[in-house]
Amino acid sequence: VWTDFERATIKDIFSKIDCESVGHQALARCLVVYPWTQRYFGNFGNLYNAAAILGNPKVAAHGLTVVRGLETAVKNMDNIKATFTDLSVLHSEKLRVDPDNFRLLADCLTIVIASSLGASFTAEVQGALQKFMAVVVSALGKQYH
Ligand code: ZNH
Repeated sequence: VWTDFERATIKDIFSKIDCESVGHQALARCLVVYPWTQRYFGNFGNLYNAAAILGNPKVAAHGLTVVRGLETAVKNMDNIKATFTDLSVLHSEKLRVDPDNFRLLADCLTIVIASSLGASFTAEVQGALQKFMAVVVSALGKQYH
């Protein structure tokens, strides 16, 4: 259940951020900070070091795909679990992504959004975003068994 403040804040964040840049930077950070996440992107080519990861156009493109996925969740805030059922099945059964990694990418997204919003990223705004990310992470992990 979302408060009016949380709803308004989440919508506001996603209307303000540059989705392409946030997605690119967050996925690149995840691949640098948690290098074992690179194993899922074997077809992405050069992920040799931080500069190569940031300069890899497939990382940029996939980062945007992830943020577009989050935007779908924003549009369906009361129904995130159902909205992500297929995506959860995909990550579990086809991609076989360890669900612990969802939390790690969510943290990288939070950090990049924080630095992009600057002073307007108050503690209350962080609280709303963390709650949203926790619901997304839980929804993505739902179809694992
Ligand atoms: Zn993921 C894919 C989202 C996390 C890995 N993804 C994907 C997509 C989306 C997403 C939307 C597309 C799908 C289709 O196509 O249908 N993710 C997402 C989100 C998140 C995620 C929202 C959180 C936040 N992922 C993740 C992680 C990982 C991953 C953490 C690892 C580490 N994904 C992935 C892969 C893929 C995907 C590998 C596939 C790619 C390609 O293109 O191949």
